[in-house]
Amino acid sequence: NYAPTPEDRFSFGLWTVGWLGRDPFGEATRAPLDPVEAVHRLAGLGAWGITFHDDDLIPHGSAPAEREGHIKRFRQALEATGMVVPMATTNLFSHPVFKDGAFTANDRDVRRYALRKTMRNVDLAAELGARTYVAWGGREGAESGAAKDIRAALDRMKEAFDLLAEYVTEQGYDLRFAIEPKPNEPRGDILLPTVGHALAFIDRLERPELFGVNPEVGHEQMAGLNYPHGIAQAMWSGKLIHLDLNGQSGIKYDQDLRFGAGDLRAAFWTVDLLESGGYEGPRHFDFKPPRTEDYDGVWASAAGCMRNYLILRERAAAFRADPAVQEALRDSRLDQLTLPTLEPGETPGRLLADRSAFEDFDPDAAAQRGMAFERLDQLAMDHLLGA
Ligand code: GLT
Ligand code: MN
Ligand code: MN
Ligand code: MN
Repeated sequence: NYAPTPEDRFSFGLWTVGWLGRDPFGEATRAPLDPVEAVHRLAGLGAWGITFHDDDLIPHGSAPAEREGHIKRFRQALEATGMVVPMATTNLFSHPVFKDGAFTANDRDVRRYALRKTMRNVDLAAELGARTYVAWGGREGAESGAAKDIRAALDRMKEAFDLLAEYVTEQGYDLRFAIEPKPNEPRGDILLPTVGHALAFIDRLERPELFGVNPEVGHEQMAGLNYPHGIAQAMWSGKLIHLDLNGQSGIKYDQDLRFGAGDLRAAFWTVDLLESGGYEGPRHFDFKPPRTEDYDGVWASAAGCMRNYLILRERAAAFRADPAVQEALRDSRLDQLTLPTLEPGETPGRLLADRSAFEDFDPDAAAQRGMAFERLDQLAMDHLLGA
C-alpha cells in the first residue's frame, strides 16, 4: 500500500500540474487549470502542500481587487482541504521585460522592478505561512561573452539577496531563501549553475544564515553531476532547506519527468539519503506532466511521483535493514570512513613521528585489498528491483 498521506509532506508546484504543455516547438495541449481545482485534486491524491509563483496564482497585471479575489479563493481552497503553502517563489522569467535577467539585468530599472515584484510576493508568502522562498534565476545569464560582466552581475545578485534578507528581517518574517541552481535553459549559460556554485555564493552574503539551496534532480543531471552527492554536500553545509524532485535521462534539455522516471538509481540513492540523513523539509515535486497527456494523465503523473517516492522509501529502508547489506558495508569499510584520520589532538609533528603511518606502512600490501563495492552495489540493485 503506497498511499500518500499528509505526514509524508509531499508538495507540488502549481505550475507543475498546471503546465499547459507549451514548448519551444508547439502550442499548449491542455486547457488552463484553476488553482482551486489543483488544490482540491492534489489534496485528494494525498499531497500535503502546494507552492506557487506570484503569476501562477495571480495573473500578471491583475488589478488590486482582482488580486485580492484570487488570493481569497485560493485561501478558501486551502482551508477546505487542509493543504498548506510551505514555499512560494517569484516569476522573474516569463515576461519579456526579464529577457536579459531580473536581479542581474543590465538595465537598472528592470532590476529595481524585479526586487519590488519579489518583495510583494514575499509578503504574500509570509501571510500564507510559507517558511521557504525559492529563487530560481533562469534568466540570469548570457548567450555571448561580452553581453554580461559576470563579476558585476554577481555584485548585483548579492545586492538583491542582501536587500531581500534585510527586508524579511525587518518585517520579522520566519522565511529563508532557497537558491535553485540550473546550468542552462532558458539562458545559454545561467549564473549559479550548480549546487556548488550556489553554496559558495551564499557564503559571500551579509546574512548567509537566511539562505540555503533548492537543488533540482534534473538540473544537476543536465550538468552530468551526481544529484545525491550534490544534496549530500548541501546537507553537510546545513543548507538543504528545500528540494525539487523530478526525473531526467542524462545530459539533455530539462525534462522535468515525474519523480522516479529517468535515472532510477539516482532516485533510489536520493530517497535513501533523504530518509536516512535526517532531511526534514518538504518532499517537493517540480515536474511537467508530458504534453501528450490530458488531465487524467496529469493526475496519474502527479500520483506517480508520490507513489515512486514511497516505493523507493520502502526499498531503501529494506536495504539498510538487511543484515547482508550491513555485513557488506563493513566489508567495504564504511565504518572506517567515519573514524577521524587523526588521533584526538594529533598534531602534524605527532603524525610525522608515527612510523606506522609511513615508514612501516606497506602501500603495496594495502593496494591488494579489494573494496567489495560490486557486491554491495548488487545488493542495492536487488533491493531496488525487488529481487
Ligand atoms: C521553472 C523552473 C523550475 C523552478 C521553478 C521556480 S519555475 O519551472 O524550471 O525549475 O523550480 O521558479
Ligand atoms: Mn525547479
Ligand atoms: Mn527542471
Ligand atoms: Mn523547470
